[in-house]
Amino acid sequence: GVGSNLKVSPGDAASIASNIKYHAEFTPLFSPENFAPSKAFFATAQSVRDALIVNWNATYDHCEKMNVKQAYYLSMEFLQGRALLNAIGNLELTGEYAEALQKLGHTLETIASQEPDAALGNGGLGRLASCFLDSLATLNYPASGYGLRYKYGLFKQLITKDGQEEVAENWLEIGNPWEIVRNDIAYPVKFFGKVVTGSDGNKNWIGGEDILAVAYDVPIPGYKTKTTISLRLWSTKVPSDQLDLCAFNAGEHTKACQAKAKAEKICYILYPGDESEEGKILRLKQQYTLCSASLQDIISRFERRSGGNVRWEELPDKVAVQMNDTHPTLCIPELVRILMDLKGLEWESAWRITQRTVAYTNHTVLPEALEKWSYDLMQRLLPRHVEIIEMIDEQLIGEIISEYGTSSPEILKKKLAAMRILENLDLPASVVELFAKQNVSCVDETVEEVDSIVEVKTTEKDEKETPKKKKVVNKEPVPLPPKMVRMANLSVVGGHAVNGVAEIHSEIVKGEVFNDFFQLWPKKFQNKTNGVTPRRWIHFCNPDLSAVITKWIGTDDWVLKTEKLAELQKFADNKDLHIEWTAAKKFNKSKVASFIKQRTGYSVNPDAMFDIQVKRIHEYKRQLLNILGIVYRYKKMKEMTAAEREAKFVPRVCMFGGKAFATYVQAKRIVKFITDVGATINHDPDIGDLLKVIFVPDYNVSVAELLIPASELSQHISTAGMEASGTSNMKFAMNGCVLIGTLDGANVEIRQEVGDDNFFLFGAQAPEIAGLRKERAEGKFVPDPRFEEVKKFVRSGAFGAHNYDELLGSLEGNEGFGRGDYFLVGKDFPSYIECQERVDEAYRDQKRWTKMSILNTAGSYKFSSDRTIHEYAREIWNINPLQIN
Ligand code: DL6
Repeated sequence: GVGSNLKVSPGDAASIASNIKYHAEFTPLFSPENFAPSKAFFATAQSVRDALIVNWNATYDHCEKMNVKQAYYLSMEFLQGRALLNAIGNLELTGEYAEALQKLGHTLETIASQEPDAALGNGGLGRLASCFLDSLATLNYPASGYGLRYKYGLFKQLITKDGQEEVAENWLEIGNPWEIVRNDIAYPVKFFGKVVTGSDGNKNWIGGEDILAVAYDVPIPGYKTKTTISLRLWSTKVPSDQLDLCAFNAGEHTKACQAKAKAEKICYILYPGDESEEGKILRLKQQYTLCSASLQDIISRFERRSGGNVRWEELPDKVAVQMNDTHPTLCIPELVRILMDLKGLEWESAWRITQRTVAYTNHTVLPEALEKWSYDLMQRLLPRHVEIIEMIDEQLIGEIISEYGTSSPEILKKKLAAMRILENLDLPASVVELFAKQNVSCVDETVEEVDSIVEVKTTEKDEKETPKKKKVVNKEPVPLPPKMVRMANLSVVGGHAVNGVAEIHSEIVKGEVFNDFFQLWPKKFQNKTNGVTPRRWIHFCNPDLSAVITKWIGTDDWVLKTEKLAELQKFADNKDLHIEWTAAKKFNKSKVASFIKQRTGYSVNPDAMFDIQVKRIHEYKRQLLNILGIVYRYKKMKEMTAAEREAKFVPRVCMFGGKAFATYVQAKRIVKFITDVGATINHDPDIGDLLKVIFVPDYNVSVAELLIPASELSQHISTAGMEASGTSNMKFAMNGCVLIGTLDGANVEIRQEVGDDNFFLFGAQAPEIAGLRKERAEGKFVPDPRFEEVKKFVRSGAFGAHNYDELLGSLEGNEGFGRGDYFLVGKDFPSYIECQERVDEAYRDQKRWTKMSILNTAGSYKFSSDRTIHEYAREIWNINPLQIN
């Protein structure tokens, strides 16, 4: 019974049109005189929102009534992209909306393209969170997401003659029609202050700085279901009584607004630079805000639903909290704090309840990407949490001693050093005593004996310039190592489950990253191979191919039951299917060709092979290997006659897209190098349409939705063992794109599913990597002459006078230029270019290629996020679907 027919969008085009007109008339943001696309978008979105809100309220009411166990996905990132086409697609109203807009003089496509991307994330980790929300809603799971409402999205990337430039992305500028501000739902969050013990022995955290976290809800509709779940994003503000009115009236305006500005800036941007102390504090404030506000919300819901009869031991029967990587780790001490300090539970039960409630997903094996925070800084900002972390650490020490206390003291000492949450902090007196009895020193001598340290930084979120090789030849006393809090260890200890995101990654998690914990608690460790939503990533972004699939399978059920895609296998050689399949691809390629023309000015031939690498720019993802392969190809072309060139090479458009973290200098050099290579090759009259190199600026979800359906070859070429999973590899395979890649992340499983013949494999394998690096460091690596040739060609000035010393030097390990090809570009180069020759050969045989393309789509069914979510629900969260009628 919400609203009249006029307000809630009903099903047919005519009433949708009148509903849109109603919103256009009554939207105060725009002038009533015109009906320009931006206004039409807003009015259209509002009409959809009305429909979503009806379902969203029904879903909420039903969950409230049934009071079943619910999952909460906590993530610092959600990369939602645009919502309009997704929402009307899920509501099955796409045709009706298209017709309604037509009546009003617009096309759905133009109106949809008005929407700014909600880019509250960096890359794979954030997009995974968004795919999970779509699956949770579609599969009717009682669940919701919690994140932060950043005022500015991930920066807008401009490509200039100097490479990448970042500009703030003011995505909320025209207002956000999808969010519902909930002034009724706000929680206090405290920073700094001190802990006092009351006369009853209870701990009280007082003083300090107080802010308020206010909820903004984004309804997330499921596909072909009424279930519409919530993404609740927190925005920070100052509690209203804190505007310093006296100062304001005395003319001290800036001073009066200080507290307000300080509170609001917490939610300005994702991953603010954290080189400075201020930057570190801001990031930790963000993480704590997410954890504290979300848990207060979850707890208050639990209390409300318990009626007058709250039984805290039952919290884990009603609540599952999933921490998306370590950013929400503060959930653990925060839940303990709430239970002990605010609800009066004893430590033992608070700890037991917390462990049963929380679980942790790891998304990276790079050791330096595992978050650590300065103990001193955390103690200042969150004094009570540090006390709790100390208790957890002590409890852990007890468990380690009971497991290894009878082993050799050296083993015990090693275990403690590796597993403790608090790094470089004194051991409790009991352990010191134990060691004293056994004559073992408690000091970690290894620190003083070190005389050469090679520092390696490869982190995704902490992407800085490659540090130089540091040589410390020094027997002077070394300053005490900094005391740190290891968030990943805290997550493993505090959660009841730890999972990796692809089979190979989960094995590395167990065998290397958290091996000590795996030995202690083998049952805690699981694998949950990532997935992507087939709604956004094939059905909506590739309507032409979807129609072909539906026609051949005979139903559109595959959008929900992707295993049906396997039925395409039996038509893989069918001529008629081949014709329809290539026509869909060709249409998508033409759209991309116009987009490239408009964004970059370059004309590309839609008949050439579209070869794409789109992802964050990172050394381990090896965009450098790709571009050096292109340079090699170009050099060979230049050495041939026109006839030879055409006989040997198939025409290719090589596209790159992706953002480099603003302070990651080496990644920015890679961007600049790619654009320089493109500027030369694209203007070379000898080459023409045989080779084009395009850097697509400002890669984001919407650009991905355009590029992926058009691609024929896609590159997933990370150094083996370094990419946890990858998810774009899944999207490309679904859209009938053939992959070239290493045996890394989900590539391994994709290759298994689509078949070895339909995947171009090259490169060293994960178990070899450590040995290869060692060999290299010992000077035993003999580079392939083709690799030397290509570097020499770049240095000769073929791509302008720009100095590429740092870039090429990093591949050689010259003193001063980094890490001696840590990512093994030189090692894999020959096998990569040989593999690319096999790609050309396969593409020349279009029948063979189309069959490979069909078999990629057919074999991609495992990679639906529906499968992943069912696994989380069953094996970690213990929740069941709850259908609303
Ligand atoms: O699991 C989602 C995604 C994986 O597909 C990528 O392979 C992985 O690199 C990414 N990890 C991160 C790590 N960030 N942190 N912390 O973004 O996760």
